[in-house]
Amino acid sequence: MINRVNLYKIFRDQFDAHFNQPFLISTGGSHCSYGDIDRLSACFAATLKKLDVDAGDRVVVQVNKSPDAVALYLACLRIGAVYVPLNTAYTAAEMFYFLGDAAPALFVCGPDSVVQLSGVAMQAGVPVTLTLGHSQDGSFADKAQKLLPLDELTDRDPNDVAAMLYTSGTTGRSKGAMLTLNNLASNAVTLHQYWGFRPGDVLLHALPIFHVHGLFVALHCAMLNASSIIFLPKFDAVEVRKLLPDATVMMGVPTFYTRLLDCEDFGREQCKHVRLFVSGSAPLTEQTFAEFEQRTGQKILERYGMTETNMITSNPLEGERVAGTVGYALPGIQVRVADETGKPLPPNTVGSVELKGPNVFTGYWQMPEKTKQEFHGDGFFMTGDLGTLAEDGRLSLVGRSKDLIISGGYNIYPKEIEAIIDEVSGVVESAVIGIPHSDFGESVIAIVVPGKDNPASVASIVKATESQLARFKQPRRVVMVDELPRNTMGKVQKNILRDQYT
Ligand code: MLC
Ligand code: AMP
Repeated sequence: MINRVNLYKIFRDQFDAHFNQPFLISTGGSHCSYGDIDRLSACFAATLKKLDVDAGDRVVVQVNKSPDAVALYLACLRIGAVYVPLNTAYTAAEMFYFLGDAAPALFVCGPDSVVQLSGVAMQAGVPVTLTLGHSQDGSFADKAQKLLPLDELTDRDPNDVAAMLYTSGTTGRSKGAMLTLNNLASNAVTLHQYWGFRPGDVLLHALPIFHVHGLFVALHCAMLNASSIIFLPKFDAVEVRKLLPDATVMMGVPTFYTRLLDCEDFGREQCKHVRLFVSGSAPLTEQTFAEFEQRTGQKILERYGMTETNMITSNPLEGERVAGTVGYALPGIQVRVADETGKPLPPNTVGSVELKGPNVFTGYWQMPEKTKQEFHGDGFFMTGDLGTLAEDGRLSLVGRSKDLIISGGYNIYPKEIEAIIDEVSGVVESAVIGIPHSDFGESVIAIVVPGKDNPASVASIVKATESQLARFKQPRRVVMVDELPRNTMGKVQKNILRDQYT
C-alpha cells in the first residue's frame, strides 16, 4: 500500500523545531519567521477551503514576490491543491490562454492587474478572482484574517500532482508540466544533501518564484534546512552586493553573475562568507566562470535542470567543478546520451540527453499524446538538449534539438512569436532567432519577409508583438528581408540566419 503524504509536512518536519528562526528576511530588515509562515499558510489554507478549493483543484497565481506569495504556495500544499504560478510579465492575451487551459478553481493576481484580469478570467470561465495582499477590499489576505487557521493537512498519494508549471513548446502552445509530490520531495531532499546544506546557512534569494529555480530549488533547500532567506523582490546587482556578506549560499542564472562582475568594486570582500554560488537555467560561459573565480576566489557550481524534471545533474560540492560542464547525474537519476532510438552512445559522442528518475514529471496537462512523444518506451524522458557524457559520467551540454532561445534564464519559443508575426497583414513569413547578448546570454530578433503588395511595416509587427507577448519575448530587432534561406527539404536554415545576424 502506498503511504499517503503531505508535502508541506515534509518541509515542516524539518523546520518545526525552529519556529523562532527568521525565514524570509525582507530588504528593510523586517522578517517573517518559520512560525509566522506556518500560521499564515494555515490561515490561507482555511481561506482556500472557504472558497471551495479542494485537493486536486488548480490555483493559478500571478503575483509579485512576497512572503504572502510563499504562504499561498504552502497553503496549496497543505490542502493538496495544485499550485500554478505564472510569470508576472505575461500580458492579458497570454493570461487568457493559461486561465482557459488550467481551468482553475481560483485565480489570484496582483492589485495592479485585477481590473483588467478579472474580466479576462471571467471570460476564461474562472469562478473566483482575488488579489493577494492586504488591500482592505476583500482580497485573499483580508479574507484570511477573518478565519481561524486550518491546521489539518490533507494527505495525498505521492504520485498526485502538487504543482503545474507552464513551459512552451516547439508547437508554440504552452504546456502545463504536472509535477507530483514525489517529484518535488525527492529532488529537494537530494539537492539539500548534495549541496551540503548545514546549520547556519543563509540563502540569498533574488530569483523570481514562478519558476522551478526560485520556487523549488531555492525555497525547498532552505526549508529543509530551516535556513533564513534574504528575500529580494528581484535581482538588483547593487542590492545583492550590499547583502551578500550576510549570506552563505546564492543561487542565480548566469546574468546574475555577469551583472555582478560588471560592478567594479565587486570581489572577495562581499563573498567572504559565501560557501556556495550555484548557477543554472542557462549556459554559464567558461569566461564568466573564470572571471568570477579570479575576482572572488570562488568556483561557481553549475547545475542543469528543466521544468519537467527539476534538477538533473550538478557539478560536485567537493570534487572538481569544471567550466562548460554541468556535472554528474544526481543520486537516484539515470542520465544517458542516446541516438534517436534511445540507444546509448559511446562516451564523448554528441546525442540526445535523456533521463529517468523520481524527479521526472508525470505528463503535460491534458496532452497525453504530447507526453507520450517525449518519452521512449523504456521510460527515459527526452530533454531536447544535446550533450556528451565523458567516461566518468560528466555531462556537457553542446546545444539543443528544440528550437529554443534562453534569455536571462527565461525560455522563449520562436514558434510562438513567429505565429503572431505571421498573422500581421502584409507578412509572408518570419523566422525568430536568438543571437548572443552580453547581458541576457541570448537576445530575440525577428527576420521577416514582407508581402510584395502592401508590405507590413516594422511598426505594425512591433505593435502586434507588444500587445500579445510579455516584454521578455518581444523581438529586440525586426529585420525585413526578401527571402529566408532554406535547405533542400524546404526547412528554414536558422543556423545561417544566426551566423548572419550575430
Ligand atoms: C527582463 N527583461 C528581459 C528579461 N528580464 N528581457 C529579456 N530576457 C529577460 N530575462 C526585459 C524587461 O522587461 C525590460 O524591458 C528590459 O528587459 C530590461 O530589464 P532589466 O531591468 O535589465 O531586467 P531585470 O528586471 O533586471 O531582469 C533580468 C533578470 C530576470 C535576469 C534579473 O530576467 C531574471 O530574474 N531572470 C531569472 C529567470 C529565472 O528564474 N529562470 C529560471 C527558469 S527555471 P524594457 O521594457 O525596459 O526594455 C529553469 C530550469 C532550471 O530554467 O534549470 O533552472
Ligand atoms: P525550462 O524549460 O525553463 O525549465 O528550461 C530548461 C532548459 O534550460 C533545459 O532544457 C536547458 O536547455 C536549459 N538549461 C538549464 N540549465 C542549464 C545549464 N546549466 N546549462 C545550459 N542550459 C541549461
